[in-house]
Amino acid sequence: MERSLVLIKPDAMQRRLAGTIISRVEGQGLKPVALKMLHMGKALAEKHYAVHAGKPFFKDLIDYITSTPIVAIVFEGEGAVEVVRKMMGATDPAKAEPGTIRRAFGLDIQRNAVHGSDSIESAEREVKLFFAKNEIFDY
Ligand code: IDP
Ligand code: MG
Repeated sequence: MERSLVLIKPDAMQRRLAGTIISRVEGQGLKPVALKMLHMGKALAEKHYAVHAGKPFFKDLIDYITSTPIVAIVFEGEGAVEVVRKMMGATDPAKAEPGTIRRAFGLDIQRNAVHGSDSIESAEREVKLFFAKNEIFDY
């Protein structure tokens, strides 16, 4: 079954939005099969966002994503990647469609509340960065 890695980012954690965001995704029928709270270190952050290394916003992004603990969730379901990306909306909350998570809760292009894998291949790579096999449940 298809999976997506979702992160509740620091700006959402600070505003006590983790439950609200998780609830929205569950409400679309996706099933949480792994979930943890962690404080990402620089090494994990740089691996997770490796595709952006060298971009002008990279250092700020690493500082931001490591600034508070976050919640990481693996959601499973048919078309999980696309379902989550649609629910999140555009990277910049100001450009995200009404009704999306980023439009509702994002603050700016960096502090946009949530991460969701952008492809099935990214999801497989990202899930492995955050979870061991025995932390992912089948139910
Ligand atoms: P995505 O999260 O919608 O897939 P990406 O382009 O993959 O967006 O960027 C990863 C993250 O980096 C974004 O979610 C956001 O937090 C941050 N980011 C992206 N573009 C910018 C920018 O132009 N300025 C500051 N931060 C950015
Ligand atoms: Mg991306």
